[in-house]
Amino acid sequence: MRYCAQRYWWTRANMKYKLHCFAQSGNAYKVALMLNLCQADWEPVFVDFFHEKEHLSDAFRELNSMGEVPVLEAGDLALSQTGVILDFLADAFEKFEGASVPEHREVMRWLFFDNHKLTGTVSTLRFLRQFVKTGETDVTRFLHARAQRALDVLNAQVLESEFVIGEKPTIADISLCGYLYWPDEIGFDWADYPGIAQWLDRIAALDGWVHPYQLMPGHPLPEPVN
Ligand SMILES: N[C@@H](CCC(=O)N[C@@H](CS)C(=O)NCC(=O)O)C(=O)O
Repeated sequence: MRYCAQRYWWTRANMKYKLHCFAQSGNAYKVALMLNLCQADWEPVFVDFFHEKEHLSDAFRELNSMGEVPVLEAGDLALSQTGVILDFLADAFEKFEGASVPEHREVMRWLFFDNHKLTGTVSTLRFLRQFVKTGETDVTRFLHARAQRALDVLNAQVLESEFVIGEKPTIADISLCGYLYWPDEIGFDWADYPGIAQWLDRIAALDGWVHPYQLMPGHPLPEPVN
């Protein structure tokens, strides 16, 4: 039994991963960063999101019926939803998962907060400001105020400890930082959030950290997005 279990984990940690992604996707960055920090054997598969809208194609929907990037191919699995993928990889590599069941529960709590309140807001805000270039509208003002509240929560948390869950990084940090290395593109200044500024530096100091625009294909965009 023990041998089988070890072999099973060895296989997962040593398999070749394919990540369907593009450079501007902070969601894809969460997974790409995790793979890099785990020194996984992985390759990016470019999804032309902006011009071909490839994520809506039949071929892509075969991989993910939700039509969302990223998708991680791991053997015969095609995994989607970053929270699920990060949890899968933490388990496979036995890294960044939290040291106990209560810690893992806390990790999950922050993953849900990130998906709903932080990434859910800043990703849309950035899309409107940086790519669609709507200018300031009622929608951007609403999203900015929501993002501010989520960033305040995160800032307070990382002033208390080195990382989101205590003194060691977990997939909660990897998820929450997904869009935050683009402060100018989302429209925030980390000088107003000293906890976040220092926490992002701590993540960037981890072995294997690479900026999203260097880690995934598709930057810069060839032409403006309509
Ligand atoms: N909750 C999803 C969000 C994924 C997501 O929204 N991805 C964007 C690209 S960054 C996307 O594919 N959006 C397509 C759409 O909204 O139609 C996750 O965590 O994976």
